[in-house]
Amino acid sequence: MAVVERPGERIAVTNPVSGETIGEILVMQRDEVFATVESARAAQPAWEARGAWARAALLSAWDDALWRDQENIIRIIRRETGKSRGSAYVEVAVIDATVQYYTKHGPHLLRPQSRRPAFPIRQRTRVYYKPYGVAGFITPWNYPLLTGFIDLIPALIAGNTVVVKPSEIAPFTAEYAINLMYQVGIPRDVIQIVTGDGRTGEALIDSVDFISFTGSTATGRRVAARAAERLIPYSLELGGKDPLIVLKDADLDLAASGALTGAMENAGQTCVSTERVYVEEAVYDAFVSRVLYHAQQMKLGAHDDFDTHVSSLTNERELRRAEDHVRDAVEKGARVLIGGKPRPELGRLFFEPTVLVDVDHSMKVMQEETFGPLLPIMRVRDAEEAIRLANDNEYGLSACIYTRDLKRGEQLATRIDSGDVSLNRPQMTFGTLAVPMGGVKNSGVGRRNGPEGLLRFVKPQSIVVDRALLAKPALTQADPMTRFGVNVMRVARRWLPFL
Ligand code: TXE
Repeated sequence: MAVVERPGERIAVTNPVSGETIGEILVMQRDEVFATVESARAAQPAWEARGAWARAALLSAWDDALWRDQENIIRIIRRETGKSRGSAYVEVAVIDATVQYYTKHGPHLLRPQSRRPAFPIRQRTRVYYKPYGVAGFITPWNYPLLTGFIDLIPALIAGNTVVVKPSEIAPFTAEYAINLMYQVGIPRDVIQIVTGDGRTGEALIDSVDFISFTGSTATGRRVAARAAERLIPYSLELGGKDPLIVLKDADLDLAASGALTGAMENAGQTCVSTERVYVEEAVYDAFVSRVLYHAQQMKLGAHDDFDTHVSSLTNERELRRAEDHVRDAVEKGARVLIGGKPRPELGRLFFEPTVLVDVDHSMKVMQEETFGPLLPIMRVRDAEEAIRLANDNEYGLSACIYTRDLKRGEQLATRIDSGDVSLNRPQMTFGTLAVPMGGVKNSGVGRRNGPEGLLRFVKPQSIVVDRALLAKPALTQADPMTRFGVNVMRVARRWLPFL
């Protein structure tokens, strides 16, 4: 990194598997962050003036470069997170889908929209979508490419310039991907990186015009309070404790393998990780035995192939929390069906894919975000109890239901208090770019993806044009002509709903 040549406080970045230091970042000070944001602000009008199609074309070129370069990017992601090849590939695939969606639909969504005027014929109204200016992004370490870029792509298409503060734990992926942006012709001041920790993040909130944050709920609260001081808009994608419900008519093999995939993707360090499973009594034993069968097939290690299902955790904190949640559950009566221990001989932060049964809601593993490779399974009387327990949590990010009765499944889904629900496959809103994704309750504010994910980065401006037809000078809003018009429209709108 160029910045490490400069004097100042540094943070070392570690390869979680080997434990070796792979580089260091500078903790950028407040004045440097402010100067970076100022240069982004100066570059914004020219970026906006290019038009949405030209911006989309540049992002498409970046996406092609990223796709061609995926071996390198996967290597960089894995080096700083320790994740499996499969999980790193998911990051590239989702970013590709994001760019494809927004480069195709973004320019259409940004076109000025005609809306219903107060007085038809005489007036015309349009809503223009204008970028905020400089959008800041504070991003986490679990998916340094995916969560690092999924939000900033629509921000750029909308005409904002961007400053990103990647997590100090995994900062090099963002740096590499941004360099690829420069190589395809995106101007340097249009997207910039600031390195550092929470202090750098705070300076970014204090200087940008919009802040997007992905990370823990505790930090998200602090980000929101700081943004509120400046009255700048924000969006927050925070933690989750996603439930998965298995109904008695489900395909149990599909449900068992799906629950494991949902829980073990990126060793459980996923915001939409399957963190608790509720199974109808009638199929509980059969489901648990299918889970055991599939869990025995899971491969753990740091191998460079797509057949390794679970790799290293990224931080020691995640390892300690997984241990603590297993210990707490066992003390309160749970049984470890498989796994349950760290595997130091594979690497310092490996933890076995773990399935817990006989769990209940008194246990941390059913209440708090684990962010590790744990799958607790709980027996429930029926679908009603499953829905009640699914909603009995402070989080509401994503959820999943397994059933063959798709109509009933969809009806039950609407009763879960979460930003999204998928049927018969977990985590499906990631990669389904047309639908909004985000949390309710302590899981966040705002939505990424879909039209909502783009329009959060613009400030709508309404323009009302009065053609002044038959208008006479008046010194009050309630002049005779207006009163006549109000009466006419009152009756007309009752009988002509299109007006
Ligand atoms: O997150 P933080 P951490 C959960 C997961 C994990 C826990 C903590 O449970 O164990 O959060 O992870 C920056 N003002 N998730 O410590 O602290 C920080 O530098 C402004 C869920 O990594 O939230 C980093 O860039 N910024 C999650 C980013 O915020 C601040 C993904 C995230 O850090 C700041 C990751 C401050 N005061 C963890 N303090 C998900 N939703 O997927 C820190 N930062």
